[in-house]
Amino acid sequence: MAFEGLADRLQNTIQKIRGKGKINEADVKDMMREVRLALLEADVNFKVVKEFVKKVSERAVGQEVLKSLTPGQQVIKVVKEELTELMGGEQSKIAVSNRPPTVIMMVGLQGAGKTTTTGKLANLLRKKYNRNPMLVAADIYRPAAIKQLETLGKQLNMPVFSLGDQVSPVEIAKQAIANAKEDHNDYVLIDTAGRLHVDEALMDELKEIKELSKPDEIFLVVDAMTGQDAVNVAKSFNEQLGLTGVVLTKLDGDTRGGAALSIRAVTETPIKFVGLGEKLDALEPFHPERMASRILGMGDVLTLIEKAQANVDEEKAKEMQQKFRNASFTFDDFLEQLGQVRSMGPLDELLKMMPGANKIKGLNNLQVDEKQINHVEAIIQSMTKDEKIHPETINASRRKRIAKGSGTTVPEVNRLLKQFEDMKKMMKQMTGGSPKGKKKGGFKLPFNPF
Ligand SMILES: Nc1nc2c(ncn2[C@@H]2O[C@H](COP(=O)(O)OP(=O)(O)O)[C@@H](O)[C@H]2O)c(=O)[nH]1
Ligand SMILES: [Mg+2]
Repeated sequence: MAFEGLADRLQNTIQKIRGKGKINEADVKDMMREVRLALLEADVNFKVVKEFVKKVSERAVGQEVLKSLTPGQQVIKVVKEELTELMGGEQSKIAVSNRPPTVIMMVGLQGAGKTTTTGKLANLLRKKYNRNPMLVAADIYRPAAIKQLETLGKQLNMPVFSLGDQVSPVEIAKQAIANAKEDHNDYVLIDTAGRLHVDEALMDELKEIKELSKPDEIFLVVDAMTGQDAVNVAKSFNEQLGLTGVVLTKLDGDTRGGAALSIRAVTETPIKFVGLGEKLDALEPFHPERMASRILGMGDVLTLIEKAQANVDEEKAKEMQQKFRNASFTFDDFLEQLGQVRSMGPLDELLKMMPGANKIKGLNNLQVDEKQINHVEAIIQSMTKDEKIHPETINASRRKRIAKGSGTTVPEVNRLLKQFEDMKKMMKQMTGGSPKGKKKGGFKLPFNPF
């Protein structure tokens, strides 16, 4: 995950100041020295660091006094606000043309992730925004690139417009747009060619495509792992083409986060999406404030909730809630919940979005023990139908049998049974206890049993 080192250092710094009832200029200075180092170490552009530190220092010293916060908390608030501002402040949304199709040009260096991101973006546009995109293969220099996009199109079951590699990219773009109009595709995503370095021939070709296709968006796709190089690439593409947005890929492998923190300030171009993996669903809209929260260890509860909502069937959730209320929640339901939590993504990634998560020892370095969850599933699967509904009937000899059947141990079985019992008690309290309980809508998230 991105920002690990930075998050750690900033959080340690913040920890020192958090509870302070009084803060003087020297405290702020000390803190800002550490913030500065943390940012530089994260490979944030040095001019950006300088500006950031200056702004925070000014505001932190001469700040407005809020009664509800301690001085330490107020400084943290300022850091968070400025961090958010640094990354663009508000979320920058994708354009929608009032004369469809909306045309988006994907540009960037070779290997940055243009083709993959074109597929991911199309997927997101359909899933999240209910759109009907068309993909355009305009990288004619590598025959494999056309194939790659066509494969993605097949996986997504979406149209890919291609004229092979003997027609100019400009002509391809032109015909693609005409085609999209006819077929009522409301978004056209043009996957263009990249080079190893920014070069004139490439820029000329991209400018020509731009002239002719009048794109609503020109997205630069850059590899976050290249750090300040990514920032320089963004700068020159922006000068030549006038970008409307940046998609930062491979943030899953970028532990420093320097590009994410500098790009907006250096190029004045907002980050619109971030790529977090190779799979087609590993693209997320970029939210500066949520990212700032994550960096400062305040968690990203909103993203967590959105993930949950995207994965949880509303009806099912209501049904579960009902079951909690009248205490008819069984181990079968528990298994189902477990499956839902799992479908949201790798558990360790989810846990990192919880507030204070990286204060949990080892979470940053260790994978959450998926094996343990497999054990839980195995134990439940080794119960009889009746035992799943009436766990109170599971006596000592049955526990032994279940442990054996699931390849686990009796203490593990005991622990699960105890947890399940406790959980049911808690559920009952939280949901008001009876079917007539007044509390409503207590459960937005699927229950996380861990
Ligand atoms: N881990 C990770 N890999 C990515 C991401 N985006 C793209 N890639 C990988 O980067 C490589 C190059 O991607 P590609 O789309 O072909 O780049 P292009 O040359 O710019 O079109 C491929 O192996 C992709 O799977 C991402 O967000 N995370
Ligand atoms: Mg490509």
